[in-house]
Amino acid sequence: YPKLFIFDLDGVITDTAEQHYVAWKEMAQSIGIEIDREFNESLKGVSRGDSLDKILNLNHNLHVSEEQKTELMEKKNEAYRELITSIEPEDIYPGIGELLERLRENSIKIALGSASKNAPFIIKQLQIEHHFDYVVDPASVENGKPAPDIFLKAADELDVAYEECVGIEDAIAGVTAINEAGMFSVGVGDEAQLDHADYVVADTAELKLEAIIDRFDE
Ligand code: B16
Ligand code: MG
Repeated sequence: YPKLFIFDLDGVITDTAEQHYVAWKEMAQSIGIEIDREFNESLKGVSRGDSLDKILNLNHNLHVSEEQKTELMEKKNEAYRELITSIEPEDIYPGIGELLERLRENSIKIALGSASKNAPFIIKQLQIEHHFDYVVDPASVENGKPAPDIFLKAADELDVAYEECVGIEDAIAGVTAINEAGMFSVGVGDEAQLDHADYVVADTAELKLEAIIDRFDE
């Protein structure tokens, strides 16, 4: 029986992928690089620094110093922060509020394992911060997803064995991170893309506690 559920944020609890995309696109354009939605898929779940590297890799003729990289990341984050100021409880994906409540009722702990440094602000805006026993600060771990560090940190802090944890992710890199952590992975999205997950649902509305526990106990 699981003791801890670790949630990803962007793509699982709410959809901030669009705002990330708009902000990265604007930043990329400022240095003459065009990105599209398909490319944006490869940025999902990936940290700010690694995302910038992926964008810069699209033009090997550009030489960007570490200082300029920091500036570019700040610029992107400012634009992103501007875009997320209006996030509200109505933006929570279907089924998530119910799942959080069911977990509480069953005394299962809840953690947030997002790669986003803006996660504390977002869960506050969504008015769900009181549900979380622990929120991982991605700056406190060495490696981002697909490395398992963020998920391991949540379990360590709450003193739960890795095999008693469930991780929920929408990104390919995120599911890999959960598996690497030795936890039960639940993928939300396209079954073909997330076929490395232990259990996949197409939509957050299908995230039912009983179904997840049944699979977990198998
Ligand atoms: P920030 P998640 C990830 O959130 C996003 O999917 C990814 O697009 C973003 O670059 C990353 O957080 C870092 O976000 O720039 O706000 O620190 O899916 O791990 O909840
Ligand atoms: Mg995600």
